[in-house]
Amino acid sequence: MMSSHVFEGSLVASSGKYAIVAARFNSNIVDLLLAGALHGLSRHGVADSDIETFRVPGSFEIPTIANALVKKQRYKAIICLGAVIRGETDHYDYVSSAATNGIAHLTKDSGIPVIYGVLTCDTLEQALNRAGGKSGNKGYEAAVTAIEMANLLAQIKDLI
Ligand code: INI
Repeated sequence: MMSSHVFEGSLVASSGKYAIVAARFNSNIVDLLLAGALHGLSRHGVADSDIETFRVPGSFEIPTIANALVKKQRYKAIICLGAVIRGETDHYDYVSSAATNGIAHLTKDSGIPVIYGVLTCDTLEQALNRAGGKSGNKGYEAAVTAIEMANLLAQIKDLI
């Protein structure tokens, strides 16, 4: 019997540049996500010279810069990192949904993976758990997801 063909992106990076867009707001958390993302890219074969990081004031600003980077057609994927913590803001819902919807819109329409590495948490403790604590490092996971998705999209582009 013929077996079906399953397409999956490899976790080993091929050559090409990766961009990271990282918020400075809650930088105690985001810097841990950024370190995780850099580690993840490096462990999966991306050269340091192929990583370009852009810092923005807060998560609300991430889609603006990610959109500008998409248009450059310079990157295999864009990794977005931020931390929105409910306890610290009245406009948690607005900031988190603007970042989430902006990134979701870009990743669907841009043709390259725009990876969602924005934590939306109720407390600082929850954010710390996801930034290298007991729930792992979501920045590292975002980096590996970027590589997998870039490789899967490359396979689809090569289909005839
Ligand atoms: N930005 C964040 O990334 N996380 C937050 O928790 C946050 N809070 O708490 O307000 C936050 N606000 C700033 C926002 O992203 C914009 O930088 C600001 O509103 C200017 O547009």
